[in-house]
Amino acid sequence: MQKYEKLEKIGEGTYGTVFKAKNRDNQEIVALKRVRLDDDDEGVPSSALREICLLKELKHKNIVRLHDVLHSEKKLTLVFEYCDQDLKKYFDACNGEIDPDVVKSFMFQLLRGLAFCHSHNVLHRDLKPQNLLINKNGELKLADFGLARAFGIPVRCYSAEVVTLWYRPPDVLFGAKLYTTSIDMWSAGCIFAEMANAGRPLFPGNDVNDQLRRIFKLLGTPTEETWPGISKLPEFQPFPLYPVTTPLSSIVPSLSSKGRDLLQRLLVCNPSLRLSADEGLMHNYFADLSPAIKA
Ligand code: Z3R
Repeated sequence: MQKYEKLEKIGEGTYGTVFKAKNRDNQEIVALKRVRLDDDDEGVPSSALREICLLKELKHKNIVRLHDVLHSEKKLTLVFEYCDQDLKKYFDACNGEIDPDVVKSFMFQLLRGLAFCHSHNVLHRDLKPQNLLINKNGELKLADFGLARAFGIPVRCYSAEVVTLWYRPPDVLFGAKLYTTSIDMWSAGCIFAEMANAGRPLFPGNDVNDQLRRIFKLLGTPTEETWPGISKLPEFQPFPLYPVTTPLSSIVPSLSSKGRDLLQRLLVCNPSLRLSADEGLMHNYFADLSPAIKA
C-alpha cells in the first residue's frame, strides 16, 4: 500500500469506501476501493479472489479498468482507473436538463459497455448512476462490473446504508436466482429514463412491494399470459391487475419517439422479452449519433 498515496475520499460504495490516490512510482491518479467483507476475520474467499483476478482482463473503453488487486492481511483493495465524476454527481450539477444529444451519447456508451461484458459472460447486477463514471471529455465507463458475483449483493452497504432497489427488475424482486444479462438491461432502461428526466429516478421504491407496485402501475401488471412462469418464482405474490394508463410520453416528455421506443423495449417485465445490449445498439434512436462517439 506504500505504492499509493491516499488523497481524498470520493465515494461510499456497496462494499467499502472509495479514495482518490496517487501511484508514487509514476504519479498516476487512481481510485482505490477497499473491500470490506461481512466476515472480515475469515479472510477473502479464494473463489472471490479468482473472480476478481479475471476482471483484470476485462478491457474496454466503456469499462473502468481494474489495474490491480492488492491482497494482504485478509484485506482486499482494488485499484481502478480514475474518472472525474459519477452520473449521480453529474445529475446534481446539471440543473434541470441534460442535452438530448448527451443523453443519447451516454446511453450508447452504456449499452456498448454492457454488450462487451455480456459477450464475456460477465454481469453487473447492480447498475445505478453511482457506478456509471463520466470523464471531462464525455466518456462514460461502467464501474464495479463482476463484483456482485464475487462478493454477492448485501441488503445493506458496509456503511449500513440500504442498497437501492430502484434499478432492480421484477424477476429479481420476485426472488429469481438464475441471473442473466437481462437483469442489466432493465437497469439500463431505468437509468435511460432518469437521464432523460435530469436525474429524477423512474421507480424510487421504498421496499420490494412498493418497488413492484410502482413498476406495475406504469407498465401494467404481468400475468402468466404475458410472462409464463411468473407465478412459480420463489417470492412471487399476486398484485392488483393494474392496466396501462400513463403513456411513456408523459413520463419522459423530453425523449423523442425513437428514444421512447427503445425505453419501452428495455422496460419489459418478462426478462426473456427484454432487448439485449447488442440489439439496443442497433436501435434507430442511435441512427443520428455523432460518428465520433460510435468510433
Ligand atoms: C472505480 C470504482 C468506483 C468508483 C471509481 C472508480 N471512481 C469513482 S467511484 C468516483 C466517484 C466520484 S469521482 C470518482 S464522485 O466525486 O462523483 N462521487
